[in-house]
Parts: sequence; structure tokens; C-alpha cells
Amino acid sequence: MKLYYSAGACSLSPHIVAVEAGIPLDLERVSLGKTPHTTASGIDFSTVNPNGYVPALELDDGTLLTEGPAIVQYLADLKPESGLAPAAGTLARVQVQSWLNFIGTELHKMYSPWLFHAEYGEQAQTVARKKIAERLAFVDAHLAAGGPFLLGERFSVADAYLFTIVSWSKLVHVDLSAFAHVRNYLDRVAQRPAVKEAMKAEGLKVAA
Ligand SMILES: N[C@@H](CCC(=O)N[C@@H](CS)C(=O)NCC(=O)O)C(=O)O
Repeated sequence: MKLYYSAGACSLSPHIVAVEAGIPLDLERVSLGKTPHTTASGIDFSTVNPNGYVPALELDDGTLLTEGPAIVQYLADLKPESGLAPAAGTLARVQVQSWLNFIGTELHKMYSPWLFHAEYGEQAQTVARKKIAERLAFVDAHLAAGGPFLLGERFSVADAYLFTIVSWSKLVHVDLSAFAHVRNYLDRVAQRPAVKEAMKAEGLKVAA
């Protein structure tokens, strides 16, 4: 299986999940900085994913899976014993899907593209930061009441996604000072050996 990724982008989430589950991946880096996006092997990435975004997971039979929340569940289901996602069809699984959707629509797509492109202007970015702060207050209260992870005691695919997205905060000036539980959570997740391994493989700075 090959994961098309960009260092530190949302593709870090399935990367973490694969390492947590002990699933070996081939990695192919995609440069998102220029259009068309090209991959490390020099192909136009739009010939792989017509939407042009990472993550994309190419299965051994050539099938391409896109959309981070779907990819992480696929990976977790390959190794159910990893406990990264509860069994399909259970209420607990729907709760994970609820978190994945929340992170995707209420956080990921507020940070990106809005805070990554100055051309959207200060007004749009102020609105995005305000919305993100509201959502992070909700996450903070949830972690305070039922942590240490989103589902309680067990790290899940939703944590890989939340960690990946909220770790962008410093880069795009989202102030986390009011969210002590979120900050502690990021520190805790950053210490996981699988998280360190995935980040190192992407050339990212790893927590001490
Ligand atoms: N709906 C997609 C969105 C993925 C996405 O936003 N990827 C970003 C990186 S975090 C990207 O590749 N952006 C480049 C582009 O859209 O051209 C998902 O949830 O997987």
C-alpha cells in the first residue's frame, strides 16, 4: 500500500494510524506548493487523485482510497486487534465516526484553507479563528470530563486526526492558551512512539 502524503498535512493522520497498527506503508511525498502538484517520483498528482489533495491511499490492487476519515477506518479495520476503531456496526464506532466528522468539518476545514492563504483576507481569518476557538472549547471540556483521549482511555483513529489538525495551531496563529486540556492532550499524543515515528518519517520536528 502506498500513502500519498505531504509533510505535516492532514495525511499525517492515516500515517500515524498505520504506524500505530503496525501496517507497513510505502510513502510518496506530494509537493502541494505548486500547481499542478507533483509527487516525489515526478508525476502530476491529479492523475492519481483528480481532486489533487492528500491523503490518498493506493491499495495493492490499484484501488485508490481518498478522504482521511475513510482511510483511517480502513486501516484500523485491517488490524482490529489494534483497538484503533471499535467494531463496525457498534454505537462506539458511530461515536468515532461522529468525532471524525466533527474534526473534518468543524476544525480541519476551518483551519484549511482559510488560515493557510493570506489572500482570503483578515476578516475571513478572524471569523475562522473565532469558530475554531468555539470548537476547541467544546473539545477542551470533553477532554476534561472524559479524557485522556477522545473516546476515553483508548487512543483511536479520531485522536490521530485531532492531533494532526490542532498541531497546526502555532503555524497559523490559533491561540491555544485558553485550552489547557487540549494543550496537554497534544503533548501527550506527541509522546507516542508511533506518532514520533510517523513525524520523523515525514521530516518533521519530533517532541523531545
Ligand atoms: N476532504 C479531504 C481534504 C484533504 C485536504 O484538505 N488535504 C489538503 C492537505 S491537509 C491538501 O492536500 N490540499 C491541497 C489542495 O487541495 O490542492 C480529506 O478529508 O481527506
